[in-house]
Amino acid sequence: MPVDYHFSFGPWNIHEGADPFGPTVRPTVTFAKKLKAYKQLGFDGVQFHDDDAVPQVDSKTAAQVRKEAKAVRKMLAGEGLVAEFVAPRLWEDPRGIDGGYTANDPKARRWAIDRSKRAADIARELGCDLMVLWLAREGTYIRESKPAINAHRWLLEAINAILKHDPKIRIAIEPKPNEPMDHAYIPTIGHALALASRACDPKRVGGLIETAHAILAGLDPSDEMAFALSAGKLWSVHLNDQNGLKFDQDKTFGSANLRRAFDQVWVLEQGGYPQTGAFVGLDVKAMRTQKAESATLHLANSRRVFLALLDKARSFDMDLWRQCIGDRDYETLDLAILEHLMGV
Ligand code: XUL
Ligand code: MN
Repeated sequence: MPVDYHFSFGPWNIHEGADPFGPTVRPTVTFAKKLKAYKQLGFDGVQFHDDDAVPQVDSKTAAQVRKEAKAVRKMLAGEGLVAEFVAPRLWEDPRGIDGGYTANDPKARRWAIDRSKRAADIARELGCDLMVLWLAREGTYIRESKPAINAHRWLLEAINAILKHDPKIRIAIEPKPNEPMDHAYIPTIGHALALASRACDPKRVGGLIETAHAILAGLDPSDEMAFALSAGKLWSVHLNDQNGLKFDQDKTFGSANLRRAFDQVWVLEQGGYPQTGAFVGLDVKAMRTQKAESATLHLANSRRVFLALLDKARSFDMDLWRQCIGDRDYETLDLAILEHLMGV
């Protein structure tokens, strides 16, 4: 019997609809209400930024932070949910204006590491051992504005400091090539795993691959996942979709390119992803036009598309696949995949 997948998303995936050109269009949904929605939508795992779990985390003592995180764990348990990961949100604080770990200001770099240690404390209290680093402002608007060689060394120092702070924590780097920066450091999973290999404890550093981010880097998300899977380093995914090289769209999984979505499900299946126990995260956003009462459909729909494509991946005629590969007849394989997806 194939192992089942389990699904997660973050509270930010139910949002008010603001974009860079317009204000919010939907009322705020409270954290408690969002938690209630998880199971109804078919999800078991909650992804957190540190301040999703403990608001104003910087203004609280370490003891207070741990106490509040403990209370959140109780709330999760009450809903039958578990925490998947905690990500330090360094990109909204004024101290992180020029990046955290790679800021030119050493005080900002120290703050970023301290805050990340607090995020690790929160993860521990929430009962999870995974930290995600999306390196939002760790990059530049103009190349000359940071000493890039040092900046990469500072990134490694920050990762080592977090690993040393918590001997159990694992770090999954979520690469993204741009936005908000013109160019971000560590734009691909190749960069992430190269950095991981140089960490003080390489086996505790891996990756999270987001569909849209790989596409923005001009790469195929399923091959990026395959690269991480081949090293046993795919510790989470952010499935969504992206219609070409534009702003990070976080569209419903499969909504721009169904075959590309199929390929991601296929590679997760072939890589034994569910057996690793990792979650399938859906980092999707509702369209701004969506009315408040149906602004969670993008989550349920993404999961539904994933499961439909899983069915397609599991029901594809693998004898035909072997025959096509053996004959080097990729034209026949191409049509077989298309017809399988079209149901003809
Ligand atoms: C940014 C992004 C974030 C991270 C979590 O593009 O994907 O949602 O996944 O902070
Ligand atoms: Mn993401």
